Amino acid sequence: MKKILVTGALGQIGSELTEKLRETYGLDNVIGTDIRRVDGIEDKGPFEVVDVTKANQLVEVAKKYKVDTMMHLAALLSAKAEAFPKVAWDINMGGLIYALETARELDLKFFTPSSIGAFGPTTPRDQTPQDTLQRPTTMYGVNKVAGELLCDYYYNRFGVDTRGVRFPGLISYVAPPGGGTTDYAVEIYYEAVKNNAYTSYIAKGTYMDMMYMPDALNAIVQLMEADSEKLVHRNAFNISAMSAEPEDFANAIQKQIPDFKLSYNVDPIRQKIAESWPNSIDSQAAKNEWGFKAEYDIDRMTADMLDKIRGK
Ligand code: AKB
Repeated sequence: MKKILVTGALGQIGSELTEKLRETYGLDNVIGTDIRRVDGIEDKGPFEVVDVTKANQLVEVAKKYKVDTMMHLAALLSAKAEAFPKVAWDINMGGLIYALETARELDLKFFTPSSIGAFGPTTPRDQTPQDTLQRPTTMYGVNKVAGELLCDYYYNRFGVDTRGVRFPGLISYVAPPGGGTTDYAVEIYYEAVKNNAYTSYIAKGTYMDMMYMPDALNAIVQLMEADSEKLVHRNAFNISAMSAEPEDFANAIQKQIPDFKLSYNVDPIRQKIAESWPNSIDSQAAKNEWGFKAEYDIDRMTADMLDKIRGK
């Protein structure tokens, strides 16, 4: 990777990934793109406004900067996609096919994330295997499974070097997530610092996989740098750092803020989505094929999250 184009560069993953890539590969070698711009964004490095659902916009920017790699992150998350299924299809699938076409035409290395949302209620719930039944019941899940298959197709049919992971809920203190089912695991930290209390929209006892953002960013770079010959799966590697439910976050927070209180006001829509996802996934294929390893468990992540939010 020498010159990298990132879509969704202002999003939860994109804003931190763009910064990390610029530190690693050089400021001018990472081109951020998003559907909107924010004041002063060009001061941090090259940036272009791109609507991924419009044919040609991506390919033109990729040609202009002569990129060799694309990291396609622009997408709607699960709860938003459930509220606006047609818009989700247009952005998540329309954007992906234009991004893959750009990679095919310009011979780019390609990364795009799938998600634990690619699994459904009939998938084995615990230690979900890498290769298993995938019949998701959400629009987001349908998009993610189709996206996994599409990336495999572009590799097998056209030789595009596509790679990807199934991300769990990602937790970070930099850019807020928007419209996800796992967002509660970010909100809980902000509310703990602000109010010593949080009301969870996800019910007690609902386990989902989670990961701290630094581990997620390392995983992306590591997978993209991995020897192509060693990759059996290429796309949609299961990766997770922890399987947790709201009480686990509360217990970890109480080690730092003893009077923290957790209560519940369950949102039936997001709860239904969460219940259709695994409790925990098996990351063994990612460990074997490219050495995936998460550094943060829930306690280490909690200490860092609270420190960083307090310092904001
Ligand atoms: C969401 O909740 O939609 C995302 C995801 C797990 O893909 N964080």
